[in-house]
Amino acid sequence: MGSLMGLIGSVIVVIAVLAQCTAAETTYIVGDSAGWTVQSYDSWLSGKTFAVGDKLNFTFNPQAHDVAQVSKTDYDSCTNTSTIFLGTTSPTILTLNTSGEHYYICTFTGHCSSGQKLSVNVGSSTTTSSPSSAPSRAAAFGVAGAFMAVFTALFL
Ligand SMILES: [Cu+2]
Repeated sequence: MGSLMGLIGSVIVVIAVLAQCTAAETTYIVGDSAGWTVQSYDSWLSGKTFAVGDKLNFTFNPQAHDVAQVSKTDYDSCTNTSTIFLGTTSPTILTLNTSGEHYYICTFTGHCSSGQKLSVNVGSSTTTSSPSSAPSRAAAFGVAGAFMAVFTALFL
């Protein structure tokens, strides 16, 4: 029984490693050559998709800007009462560790309200540009599920 548990554990670890390997991490230079400054990031965002594991490189003049990860409420109102992370050195490189919406602003007076704010929607899949990976991973988890079902049937 112990060895079967070990086998199941190994299978799950291998699947997890394979899933990680399919992720091609991308580092995005926020604003490209303009960097992180007082401007709109709407056009920079258009057409980009973000996945868990991708990185955002905020390059800026630390005398004039910083980058704070904040809540949606703070993002919308350009306040920073909920600062999750504050980067004051350049470049600040942040890894998108979770899926969902991530919000960034500059906390220098007036900058956020003048457009220096960024919201990034991180997809739950690590390979949003490669639809073929989703079914294969689902199949992999199906295999893990089958193992667990067999284990349950035999020993419980
Ligand atoms: Cu600023």
